[in-house]
Amino acid sequence: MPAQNQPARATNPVLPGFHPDPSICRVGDDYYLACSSFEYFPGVPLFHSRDLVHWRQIGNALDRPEQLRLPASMPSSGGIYAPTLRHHDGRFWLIVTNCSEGGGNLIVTATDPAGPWSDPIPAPGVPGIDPDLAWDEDGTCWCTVAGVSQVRLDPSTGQTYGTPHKLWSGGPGAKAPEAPHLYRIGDYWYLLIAEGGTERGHGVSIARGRTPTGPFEPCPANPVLTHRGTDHPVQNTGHADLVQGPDGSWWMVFLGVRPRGGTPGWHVLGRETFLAPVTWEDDWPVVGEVTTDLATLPWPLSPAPVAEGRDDFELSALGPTWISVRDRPTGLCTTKERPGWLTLHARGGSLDEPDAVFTGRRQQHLTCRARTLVDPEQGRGGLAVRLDERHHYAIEASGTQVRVIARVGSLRTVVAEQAVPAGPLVLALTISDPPPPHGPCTGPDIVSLGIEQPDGTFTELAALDGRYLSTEVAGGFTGRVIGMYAAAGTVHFDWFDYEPLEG
Ligand code: 6LW
Repeated sequence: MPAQNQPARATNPVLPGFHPDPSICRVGDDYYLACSSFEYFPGVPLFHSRDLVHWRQIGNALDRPEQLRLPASMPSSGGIYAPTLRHHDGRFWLIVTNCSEGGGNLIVTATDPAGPWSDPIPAPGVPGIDPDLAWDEDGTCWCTVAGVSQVRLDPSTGQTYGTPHKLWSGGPGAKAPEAPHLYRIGDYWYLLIAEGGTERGHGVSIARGRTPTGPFEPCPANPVLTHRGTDHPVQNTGHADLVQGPDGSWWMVFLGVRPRGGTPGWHVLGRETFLAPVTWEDDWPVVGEVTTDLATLPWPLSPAPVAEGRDDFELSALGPTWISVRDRPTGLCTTKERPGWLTLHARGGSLDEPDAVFTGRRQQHLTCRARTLVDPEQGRGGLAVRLDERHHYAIEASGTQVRVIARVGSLRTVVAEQAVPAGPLVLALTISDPPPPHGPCTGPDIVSLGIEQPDGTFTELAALDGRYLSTEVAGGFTGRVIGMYAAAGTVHFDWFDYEPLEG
């Protein structure tokens, strides 16, 4: 798509929705970015951009069952944490931690970031989570992890050499030094870390040294990025990576959240990826203001084609934006059984199970609508907004009944029920701003669930407060995912439609 003369907007977050722990790398005019994926399969979404603000998902690094097997009992927010994506010696290298039982650190490599990626190379000697890869001038690879410590690594074998050594503990009094990235910039090696924990205290700090192994001197202005103690609309800013823009200027990608509603504010889309400008003073990075509008970017925009919001399930495989809880066995989730439909076969009895059969897409807009045409046959299933197995709202069809189910922590209740004619029907949900007055008791949004009549009108069965599907209530590291599920028997879906409602 041509870059110039396009009425495109550059806005933050550059990657909305549950896209945390961004790691970025530049190869010529192309940028690639990877994120964490936790309990979802495929794992580690990968994106491409030419302008740092318009990103198109090109694949997932762990998209074959042989590459990623998450245990059945693994609860949400386990699984795949915090990748680092780098390009070295003509190849892409990605190192990531599988935090589930039997997991550990692993490396995958590819010549094309859209895939295929290699089988995982285990790196059992890497001493922690959030691994980073950096190569020094003589080609030695250093792997730096949360803590912050470092070990020499051969990424082609996963073999580590020597004893890991501690590099830095971050700023005084700051908890959780993590998410390290190591770079050679000018005369220094820079060690960028996150600290303060990934909640409201999150921040980014930096140190520099003359060698990749230290010693490192902390920046006197640390933390170089934090919104702790502020009422900035973007909170929890941290877990960053540095990159140069097309014009050679410096930029930081990092995660942040957008809490809404009354005090303390609830964020529902998970941790999203933002972009901020970086300048240098005395060889230290200075991070500019985090703004919603990035209108003054000094290079032409390259809008990616708008992602299709509707999937008619006409293709033999699901596109890369679809994610399933834990795994996606072809026997349980397939477009081949009834051509032009997605067929799900239940495993377990409800969305409350950690291995429920659920396939969805990230909620990427604060307000949106999702619909699906479901044929429950003899089974039971429907449309859900899922934060985790203990926090979800669903509209479920079975035979001649539809019902709205709310699961919030240990409470599970059928909120509404209605008889419907047998056969396929359209289930719908709308996520909208709460009605005025906005006060301290206002939640972030309203989730309205119902059915669409044959004439296209929406019949609401229940309108639920969205705060209970927020990270402030549920905890964890993910964000909302909207999708289809089967709770009993076989359930077919003819199409799924997701439509942003905001601006
Ligand atoms: C990740 C850690 C963090 O490993 O959260 O935001 C953890 N930072 O660095 C999970 O995303």
